[in-house]
Amino acid sequence: MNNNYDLPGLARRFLIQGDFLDAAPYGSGHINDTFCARFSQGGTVLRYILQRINHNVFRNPPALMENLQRVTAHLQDKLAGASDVSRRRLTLLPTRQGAAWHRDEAGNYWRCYIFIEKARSFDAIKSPRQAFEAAKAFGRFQQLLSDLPAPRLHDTIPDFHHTPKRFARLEQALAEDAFNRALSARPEIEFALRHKPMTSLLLDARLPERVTHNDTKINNVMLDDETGEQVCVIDLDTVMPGLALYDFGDLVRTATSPAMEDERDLDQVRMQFPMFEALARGYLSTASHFLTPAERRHLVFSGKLITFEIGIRFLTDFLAGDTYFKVHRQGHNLDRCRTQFKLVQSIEEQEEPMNKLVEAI
Ligand code: ADP
Ligand code: GN1
Ligand code: MG
Repeated sequence: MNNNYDLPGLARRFLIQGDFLDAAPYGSGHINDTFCARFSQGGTVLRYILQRINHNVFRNPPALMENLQRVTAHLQDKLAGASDVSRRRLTLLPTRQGAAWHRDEAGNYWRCYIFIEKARSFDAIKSPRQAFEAAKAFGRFQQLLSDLPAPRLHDTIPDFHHTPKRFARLEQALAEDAFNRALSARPEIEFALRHKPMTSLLLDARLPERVTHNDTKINNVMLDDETGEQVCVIDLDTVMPGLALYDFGDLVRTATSPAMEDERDLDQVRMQFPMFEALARGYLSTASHFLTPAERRHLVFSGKLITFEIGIRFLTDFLAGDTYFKVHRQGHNLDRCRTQFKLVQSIEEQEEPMNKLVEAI
């Protein structure tokens, strides 16, 4: 991450009372540059999230911020009166001029959120309870946004979960092999090519379009430090029209394996049935009344597909020279691809009992 930003100056652009103390990189997201800024307000230290939007990934930040303002305002309305409401949805802090974001001299877009205290997000799942809570949070998130007034939200990244188009991009990167890396990824490329036929199955199922989160990895939900209950869904940049199953699928991808996404010991990577059961029960506890039978039937498949999809995105980025996801070591994207494909395999081995379980809930 470029740390040469004038963080004190940037933080002061936003409507924050008190004296700036410090700001430091925060979290482990792959896309934006996130900082935690601390201010002293009459002796009390308060924290804020200051974030640079990655405009190489999100090509139209004003449209993204318009989505974000509509979504956070709607959540605020829907949650009015709920207990502990200020921690239950993201709150944008405006700039001193009243805008939702600040554009710096270099053309970067910055925004600021109130820090959600006494809660945290996890990079890897630790217990079925956490899986249940995370899935419940995302089901509830979809439910709360099901009556978002028109117009349709902007597509902040067009075709974000269009798996066949993702596959076409992999084929292109493979044909170009601009960094001569294909040789070192032979087994992964073969795995990807073998699985091509499944890429269109979810789109072919003609499922209803909804407002969905689209990036429901486990570290995009915050759980309460004391009770372990779900508190807030975060990282709303990809909230846009999508399929409910993109969200459930990404939960299966990130919350059923005990290993980190970039684990090199593939023996650690596996689909743990009790975690899947907790996810299915948690998600259905908030989403079952709006899901159609066809959506329910594809729950397990969505886990396999989204895991495969993110796997081919990591592989594509590896072949194309690591320009999209932040990398911290050589071969990082290939390591990530390997964990995804291992997980796909593990899901395939357990698909039948997984489907039986969903039918029984
Ligand atoms: P990215 O798109 O790069 O993943 P996120 O919006 O997910 O960025 O933020 C990165 C991390 O910062 C999150 O995983 C979470 O730990 C932390 N974070 C983000 N927003 C907040 C918030 N409002 N309060 C507390 N922590 C937050
Ligand atoms: C990115 O922003 P973050 O780290 O929550 C990516 C997701 C991937 C994920 C893989 C906008 O999510 O699509 O599934 O990495 N976000 C974007 O870990 O591309
Ligand atoms: Mg994130």
